[in-house]
Amino acid sequence: KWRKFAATEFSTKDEFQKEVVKHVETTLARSLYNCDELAAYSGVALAFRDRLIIDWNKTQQAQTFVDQKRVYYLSLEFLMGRTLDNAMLNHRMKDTAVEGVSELGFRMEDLIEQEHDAALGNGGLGRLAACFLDSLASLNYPAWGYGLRYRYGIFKQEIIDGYQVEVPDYWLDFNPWEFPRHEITVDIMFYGYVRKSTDENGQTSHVWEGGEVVQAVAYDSPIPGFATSTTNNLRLWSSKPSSGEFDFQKFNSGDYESSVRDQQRAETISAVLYPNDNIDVGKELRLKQQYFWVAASLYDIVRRFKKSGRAWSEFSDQVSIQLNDTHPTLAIVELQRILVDKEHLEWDEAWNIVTQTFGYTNHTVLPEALEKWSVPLVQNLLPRHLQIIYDTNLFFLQSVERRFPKDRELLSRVSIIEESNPQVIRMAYLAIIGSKKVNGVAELHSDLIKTTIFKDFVTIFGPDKFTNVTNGVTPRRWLHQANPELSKLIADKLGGFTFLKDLTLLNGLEKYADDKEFQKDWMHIKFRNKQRLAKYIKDTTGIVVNPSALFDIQVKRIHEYKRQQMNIFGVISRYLAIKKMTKEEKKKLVPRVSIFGGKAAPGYWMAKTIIRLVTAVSEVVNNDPDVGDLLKVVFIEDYNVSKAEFLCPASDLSEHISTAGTEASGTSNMKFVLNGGLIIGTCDGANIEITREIGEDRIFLFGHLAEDVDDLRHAHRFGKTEMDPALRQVCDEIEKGTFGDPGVFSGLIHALTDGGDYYLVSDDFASYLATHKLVDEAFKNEEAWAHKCIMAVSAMGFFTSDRAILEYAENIWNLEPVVVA
Ligand code: 26Q
Repeated sequence: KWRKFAATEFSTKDEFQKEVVKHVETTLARSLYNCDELAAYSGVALAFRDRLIIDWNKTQQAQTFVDQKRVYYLSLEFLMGRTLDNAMLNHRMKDTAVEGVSELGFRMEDLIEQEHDAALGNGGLGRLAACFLDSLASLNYPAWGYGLRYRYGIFKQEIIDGYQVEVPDYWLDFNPWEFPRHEITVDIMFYGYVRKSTDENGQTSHVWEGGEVVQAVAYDSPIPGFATSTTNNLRLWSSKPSSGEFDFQKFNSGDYESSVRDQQRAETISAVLYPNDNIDVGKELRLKQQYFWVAASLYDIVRRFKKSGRAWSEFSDQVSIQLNDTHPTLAIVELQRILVDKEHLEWDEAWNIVTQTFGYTNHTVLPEALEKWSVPLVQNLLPRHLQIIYDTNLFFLQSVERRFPKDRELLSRVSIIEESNPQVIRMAYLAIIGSKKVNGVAELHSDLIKTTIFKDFVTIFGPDKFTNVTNGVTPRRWLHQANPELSKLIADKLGGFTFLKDLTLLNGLEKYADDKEFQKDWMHIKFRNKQRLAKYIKDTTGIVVNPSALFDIQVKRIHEYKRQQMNIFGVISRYLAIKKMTKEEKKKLVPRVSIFGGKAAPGYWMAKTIIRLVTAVSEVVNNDPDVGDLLKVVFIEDYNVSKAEFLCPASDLSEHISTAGTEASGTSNMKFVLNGGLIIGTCDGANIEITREIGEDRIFLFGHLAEDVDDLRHAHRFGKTEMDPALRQVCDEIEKGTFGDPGVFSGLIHALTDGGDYYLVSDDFASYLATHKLVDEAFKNEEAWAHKCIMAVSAMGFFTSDRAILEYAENIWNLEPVVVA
């Protein structure tokens, strides 16, 4: 069915083997006799890399030749995970390769495990960027990603004595997937001052004379599409001292230390990813990262545009730039600066170009996550940019004033500058004002931003500027790669793997939902995936879990709004119930394995306390002879993309239980359902649309609605509520010391009581427990359960990231595909 693409295929297994061996012997200079798994992985990776490069070159040439619009996806995070397996599958060469390495004496699974995750992201936002790159290439869109090449990605999490410990993630030791482009460099300026200069025609312009200069070096990675030759580019910038900056004079004259200090100062910019998810940290180094990456990327984009020789008025016909959250908002200011200060366009002409070029995606309504930068900080680091921001604000407020005269309140509400002490720049407002379109990431979320945080801007710009693009996930990685057996079972029924490129075809499964044979095969695959996870749990933690038990999984960043605390309180409640049960009652109970995983930001004390409670409860419950197999609690260390790939296929139930209105979308909810698991969740983010697609009978919804949240919080603040009795019992048990020193957990209890229970755990607790009872009942009927799962998967077509990218391309970017011959 798939077009053969001659240049990139190994025609035979023998040819593949020959190339692997050649790379091991020559590129790696190893003999086949001491070829370990790492060397074998490297050889296989290099053999595939050769294929990728050929398609990559072809693609870049074709895209340059047709001279159409390109989209540039600016993201400080790209959570790519591993590359080899994905590359083999996208090229549809995995079977050949598996056979080839097996004859060389290796198992492909072991080789794949040698690869280090590229973990240049925190969570959902970074993984979304990675799924989007996969879809852009698979749909033949001309697109580049731009990001930072962090030396250290998200930290590795170790659990020591039940506590999270952070260990640096040095991932660049051997990375065959990146190509340094030492010839592609940009000098980036910081600090200094602005001088006004007047030319011979009496025109004044602004000249920014910098203090520090740092060099950006490009590193490129190929992004192969699925079953197409299109291979796009991900360009990550690395920082080093600019040639002028590293002082050889100092170095040679013996002032070695200070010259090394200069070098380190420059390299610090791209040294480490900030490990915060959904929380703003106003650190200068973070702002330096943002400007460094944005300025290098824009220089690159503008340089490419200028080569085409077109007029500036055509810029936005050739270039769309998507801002992944407010992190790259300085790009708006930087493009205005380039056009006005360097290219000498009039302000208004330049601003028109800018506002036709950018799109801004919002990923959060949490107030603590909305970026704000202090004016004195920006004044010092980027003096010319601050002037441009002030001018932008002035012209914007003047236009608002003209349309809404005398509404001074409105002016202060929408001002880019917040009049606090010190003044701060509201980056989201700047992003809205500088963009053509603003989108949220799920329907509820897009509605919420229009009616709450950005309400005034809807009044000012009209509703059409604001739109929704519901997130999606790539079915290549999250079904075909993560769950090959299920993918194959589906393909057998649907007559091939075409559904991986048109996921709505999954609806063809509907007619097999009642088929007993199919249900059996389906549940068998689920069982084997659970066995594989059970083995992993045994090997890594020593905990023995029964693969027939109901596997209940919550894996995501640890955050109070995601309410892992509610989950573990629920587990404690179940434990207390089991302790009181008779033998007969126990016989009727569905055995459970409660699995947690996720990282806490290193400075987020409450999140760390939640992890500590999970590990403390697991210690007690797993060793209680009264409980036996009926309940096990597991914390999976160092949750990352690769671990998600084997956890998603192994869940019966996954938890997406954020306080309504707080989780913008969520994307793991989509991954779990796509792998034949059911969801327990709140009416939040994409859960709502998932329910609409798959049907209310195939999801376990509970809890209050987003519209109730304000009133409930108000009631707590004025002490008008009593704690839910079941939750009260749980708290009492913790305070009695059942799970160790209660002082350790007092913060968690306090948040529910004096803290005003901001995340409404108590309000939702009864409904949460009741819904878990329904889950238990439903799980007892295996056929009905299988039916639900199959029906759910058949209706998941909407949640492919291909659909999301098509919507961006048509409604926001106006982008056409380019087919590579
Ligand atoms: C901001 C300032 C300073 C340092 C760090 C940050 C920062 C970093 C990461 C702020 C936010 C993030 C990440 C946010 C994120 O992952 N949001 C998630 O995005 C997903 C994709 O749209 C959604 O599905 C999730 O609901 C949303 O939480």
